[in-house]
Amino acid sequence: MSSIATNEKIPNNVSLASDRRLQRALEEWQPNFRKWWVEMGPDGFQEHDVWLRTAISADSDGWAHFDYVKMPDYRWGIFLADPVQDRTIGFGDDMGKPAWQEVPGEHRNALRRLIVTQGDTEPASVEQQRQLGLTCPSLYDLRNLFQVNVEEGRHLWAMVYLLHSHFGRDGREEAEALLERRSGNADNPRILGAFNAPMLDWLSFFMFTYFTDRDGKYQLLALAESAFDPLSRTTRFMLTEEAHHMFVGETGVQRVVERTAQHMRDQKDVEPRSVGLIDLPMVQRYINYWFSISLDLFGGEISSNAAQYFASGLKGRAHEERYDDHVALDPSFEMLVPKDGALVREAVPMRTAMNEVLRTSYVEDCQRGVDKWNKTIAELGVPFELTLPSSRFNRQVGLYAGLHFAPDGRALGAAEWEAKRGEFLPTDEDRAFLGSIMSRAVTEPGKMAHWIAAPKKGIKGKPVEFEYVRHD
Ligand code: BYC
Ligand code: FE
Ligand code: FE
Repeated sequence: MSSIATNEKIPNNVSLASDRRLQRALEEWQPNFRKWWVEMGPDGFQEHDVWLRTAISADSDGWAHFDYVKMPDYRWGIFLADPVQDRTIGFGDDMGKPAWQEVPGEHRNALRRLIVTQGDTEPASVEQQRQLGLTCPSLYDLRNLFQVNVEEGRHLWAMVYLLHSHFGRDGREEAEALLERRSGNADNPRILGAFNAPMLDWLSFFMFTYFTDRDGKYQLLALAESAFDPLSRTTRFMLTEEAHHMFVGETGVQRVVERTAQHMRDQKDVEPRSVGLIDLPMVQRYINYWFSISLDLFGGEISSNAAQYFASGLKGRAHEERYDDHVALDPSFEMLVPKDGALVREAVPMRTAMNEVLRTSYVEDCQRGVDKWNKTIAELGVPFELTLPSSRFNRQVGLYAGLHFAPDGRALGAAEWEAKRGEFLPTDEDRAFLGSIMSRAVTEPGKMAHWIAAPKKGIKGKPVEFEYVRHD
C-alpha cells in the first residue's frame, strides 16, 4: 500500500515530499492551474459551497471523501493505483519483458504525445462546460456537473505529474501549454476535434458525458495496459472516477426521455415541443451528433501510429487480458473500405486496425445505455426506438471522412446529404428551442426543470432534495 500524504500542498500517494525538485516544480505549476480554473472553470459558482467527492487515496474502498467545498479550494491530488508486483509488458513486440518505470529514450516522443493528448482533453471539457451552471435543471444536476469538472481537473493533474516527473524540460513546457490552449479558440485550440465543439445546453452535456467521457474510458483502458508503468497506474485510478461521469450522462438522457415519454403516454395529441419538452427525434439527432464526433476521437480505422503504439507497448487494447493473441502480427481485421464509390470488404493487418478494434468495443458499450433508454420509453408504452447511427455517419476522421452516409449507413450524394442534414443532426431550431427551455437555473432544492424527470435517488445516500450547492 502506498503511503498517502493528504495534508501537503498537493495531496498525493507518490511520496512527492521525497523528491524536492519535482515537488517544487509542481508547486510552481499549482497557482497557474488555479488561475486557469478561476478564469476558465465553472462561470458564476466559484464562491459557492458544493457537496463534492474528493479523491484522498487509491484504495478500492474509501478512496473518496464527501463534503462541501468551494471549487477553487478543491484538493486536486496525484493518486496512482497501487503497483502490480513484477508487472511485465502484456502485448506487442516486448511482451513478457519487465514494465518500464522510466521512459525508454526511443519511445519518449510518442509517449509524451499520448500523454499530452490525453491531458489536453481534461481542461478542454471543463472549458466547454463552463456556462452550463447558469442553466442547470436542478441543484442535483448542478452538483454533478461540478463533480465532473473538478475530476477532469484532477485528470489534468495526473498527466501533468507524468510530464513533470518523466519528461524534463519538454514536459514542463507541455504542462504550461496545457493551460494555454483553449477549447474552440481558432488560434490555439484544443488538440482533438470534439473538445472544441461548443456545449451550450444540458442535452449536449448529457450526451457528452455519455458518449465522449466513454471515449475517455476506452482510451484510459488502452493506456492502462501501457508498458510505461506510471501511465498504467495513473490511468487505472482515473477510471475509478470516470464511472460517475458516464452515469451522469446515462441517467441524464434517461430522465429526459422518461419525461417526454410520460407526456406522450398521457397527452397523445399534444406535441412535446409545444409544452416545452424535448421530443424524441431531437434526442436522436443529439445522439447522432455526439456519437459520431466521439467516434472520431479513436483516430483513423487504418493507422500506422496505432500499429506503432501497439508494437512498442505504449498503448494496448481495452482489457488486453480478454484477447488470446497479444502479439497480433498474423491476424487481420475486416472492415468496409470505400473504393471507387463502393464499400469493399477488406482485411487489414491487425496492428494497423487497433483504433478500429478499440472503437468496436466502445460502440458495443455505447449500445447498452441506448437499450436502457429504449426500455424506459417502451415501459411507458410509447412506440419509439432510439438507435446508434452507423459508424460511417458524419465522420470527419478516417476512412469515411469527406463522404456522406445516412445514419443507417447508406451512402448518400452531396445533394441528398444537404437536403436531409436537418433530419440527421441538430438544427439551429433545435438549439434555439433548447435555449428557450433552458434559459434559467433551477436552484430550489429538490425542484426539477420542466423538461427532465427527477433522478431515482440522490448522491451518496443524500436525498434528491438535499442542498447540493449553496451560497451564504
Ligand atoms: N481530432 O493515426 P491516426 C477523455 C490526428 S477522451 C483531431 O488516425 P492515432 C475525456 C492524429 O493526432 C480520451 N486530430 O490516429 C473525455 C494524427 O496526427 P498527425 C482522450 C485527430 O494517432 C471527456 C492524425 O490525425 N485520450 O479522456 O492513431 C471529458 C492521424 O491519426 C483526431 C486520448 O485520445 C481527432 N479526433 O490516434 C474529459 C488518448 N484523431 O500524426 C476527458 C491519447 C486523429 O498526422 N491519444 N487525429 O499529426 C491517442 O491515443 C491518439 O492520439 C488518438 C489518435 C487515438 C487520439
Ligand atoms: Fe477525464
Ligand atoms: Fe470524465
